[in-house]
Amino acid sequence: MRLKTYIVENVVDAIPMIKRDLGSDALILNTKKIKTGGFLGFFQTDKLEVIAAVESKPSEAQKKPAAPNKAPVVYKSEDALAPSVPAVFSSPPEQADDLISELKSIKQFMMQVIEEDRLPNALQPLSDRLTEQEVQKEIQSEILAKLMVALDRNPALTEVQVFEAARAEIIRMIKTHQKAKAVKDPEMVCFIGPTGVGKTTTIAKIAADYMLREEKNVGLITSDTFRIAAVEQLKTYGSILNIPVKVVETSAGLQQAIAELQDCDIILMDTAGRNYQQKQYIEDLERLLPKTAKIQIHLVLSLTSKLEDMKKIIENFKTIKMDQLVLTKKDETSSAGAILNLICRYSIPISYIANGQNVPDDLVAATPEKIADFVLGDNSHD
Ligand SMILES: Nc1nc2c(ncn2[C@@H]2O[C@H](COP(=O)(O)OP(=O)(O)O)[C@@H](O)[C@H]2O)c(=O)[nH]1
Ligand SMILES: [Mg+2]
Repeated sequence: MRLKTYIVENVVDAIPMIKRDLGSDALILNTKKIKTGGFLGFFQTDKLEVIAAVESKPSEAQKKPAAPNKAPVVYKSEDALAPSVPAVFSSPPEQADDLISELKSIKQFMMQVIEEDRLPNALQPLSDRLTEQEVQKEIQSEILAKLMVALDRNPALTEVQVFEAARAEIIRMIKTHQKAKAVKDPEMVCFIGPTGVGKTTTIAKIAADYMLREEKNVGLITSDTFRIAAVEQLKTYGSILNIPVKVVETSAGLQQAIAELQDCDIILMDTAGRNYQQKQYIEDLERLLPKTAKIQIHLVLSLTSKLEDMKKIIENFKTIKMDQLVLTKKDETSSAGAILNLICRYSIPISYIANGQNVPDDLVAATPEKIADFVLGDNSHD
């Protein structure tokens, strides 16, 4: 058994360190509040000492059968109800060998607490909201674990305060996952994605946004020549917004169109929606997309799709350097959890969220604050 001690703000912070040092089979054996730093007892800060362990591979000599009176794993359900996470695994580390439990981490522990309906009452409305929004259980448990710690510090937290703290936690989670890898001030943005998700409509909204808010000269290109109606749709938006639209079929045609639009500050490119569960279509698209340096590629997905299908498409697009996600049809679903689920799973930034058919109004820039509001309900922090 290898043991390691961590001094952290709260138990959730220790989990990545434990995983790094001891691997994902490590167990949290004990946690306790301690005071650190300070001078003559003043200015001390509250910290948490977390002891984790992993079973080292037993040597042949150690491989004897367990003693019959081996103490069972201590796991008191009332501990979970108490607002104190640190009390959960409360056996001294000397008994570590007897404490091989299936609970691999506090997250798993929280998942079990949620499943068994043993959350403190103060966290129940938050848990209900996250479930209703279809936030994945893993992510829920991460948020709720942090809230358990907050509740431990201040057991009198009101429901509004709990939601406020959850909002802050969701914002923090989004910020850590959203590594901005996209080119800044792109000269061209290409929108790719399955059929009917709202690519063309969203491009019109974004074009209007660039024109009105950033006073940029916008040009449009479409390579969606499979349907006459698709070309007409973009041309209609082009004439309403009074901006040029070029239709291209080949890479050479695309180069020419880009050259013709060289006076534009930004070019938005529409592409044909295809069944991107098929690799062939992705390869075709890869060949067509321009290789200019100042390009951003946004994958457009509809929030009405199943999370599993969205994941499959994102994974199929791995070969294309995808910068951001645009999520549409937020208005047609009552669950915003998929937004958070995708961010946490793929660490990919989300640029815009479309929430209706009206051009240009039904579009919001997807800030972490806005996403947290969607997940928790707009009024949760008023
Ligand atoms: N409810 C809703 N409908 C949308 C949204 N965005 C696009 N649509 C509609 O979805 C349909 C397909 O849009 P379109 O832009 O042609 O999709 P594309 O095939 O990906 O280019 C149209 O009827 C749009 O009005 C949205 O955010 N919410
Ligand atoms: Mg289209």
